[in-house]
Amino acid sequence: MTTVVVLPTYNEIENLEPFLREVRREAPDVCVLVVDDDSPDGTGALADRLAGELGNVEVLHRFSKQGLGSAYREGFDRVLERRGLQSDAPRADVIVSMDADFSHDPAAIGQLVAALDAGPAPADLVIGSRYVPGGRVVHWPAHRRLLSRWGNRYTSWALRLGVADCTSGFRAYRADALRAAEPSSTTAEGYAFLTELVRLLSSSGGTVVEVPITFVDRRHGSSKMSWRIIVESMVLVSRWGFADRWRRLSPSQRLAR
Ligand SMILES: Nc1nc2c(ncn2[C@@H]2O[C@H](COP(=O)(O)OP(=O)(O)OP(=O)(O)O)[C@@H](O)[C@H]2O)c(=O)[nH]1
Ligand SMILES: [Mg+2]
Repeated sequence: MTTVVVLPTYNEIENLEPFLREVRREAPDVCVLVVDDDSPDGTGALADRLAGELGNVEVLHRFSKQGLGSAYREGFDRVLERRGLQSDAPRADVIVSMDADFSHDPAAIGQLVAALDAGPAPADLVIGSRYVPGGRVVHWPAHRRLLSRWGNRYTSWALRLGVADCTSGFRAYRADALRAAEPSSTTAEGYAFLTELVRLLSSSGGTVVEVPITFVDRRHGSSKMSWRIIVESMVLVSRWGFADRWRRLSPSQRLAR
């Protein structure tokens, strides 16, 4: 089974080299696609050098910072449709997404991938979750914990997806299920993309399971979190929640409104 890790990077110069080396150590057989948005700190050039040295690493260079959602859309499209990859790049059976800042532990990649086939029925998406029993968040300041915890509680109430951590970016997707969910049809710019994709995957019949992870705050570099993408997430989740409720109403209930 071939696993490709899609790794968006923006200004991760201090993290990228130790991160890729640890991925090699912990999961020697995975391929990696770095999606860099012309990081001003030179992360893209470093990725090229490491790709040459480590092998099985490709780099997608984009022209400007276009957001996490856009980076995943383009990265997934490349891997699923084998667009713009080296002609000998293997076909992916599983696609893993994760952050390059060590918040997601490379040693847990194998566990996430194995969980696709570990349950009574095969899963299409495994989410490394902070909010199921055994999941933890380490070194995050109180305001980030509150935002993430309550944001996910609101999402869970609004969308009823049965998922405790919709905004975790540490995931393993079965490639066929990801293709069926049509990630290129998503619109979110920031981390709301992650919720949008869970919603699409569930509505296209995909099954989602969560396994506990320990999320650790970054030690190097700075956060890309902004008010703009926080507000985007709240607005989109509310809009999707209304749309889903409206769809669930019977035609007569709709007429009565
Ligand atoms: N290519 C690309 N990568 C991005 C962009 N924004 C964030 N990233 C990367 O995506 C991963 C997750 O980013 P976020 O969780 O949104 O931001 P973060 O900087 O990790 O913020 P914290 O949650 O505070 O750690 C990291 O590897 C970032 O370098 C972007 O616009 N383009
Ligand atoms: Mg991060």
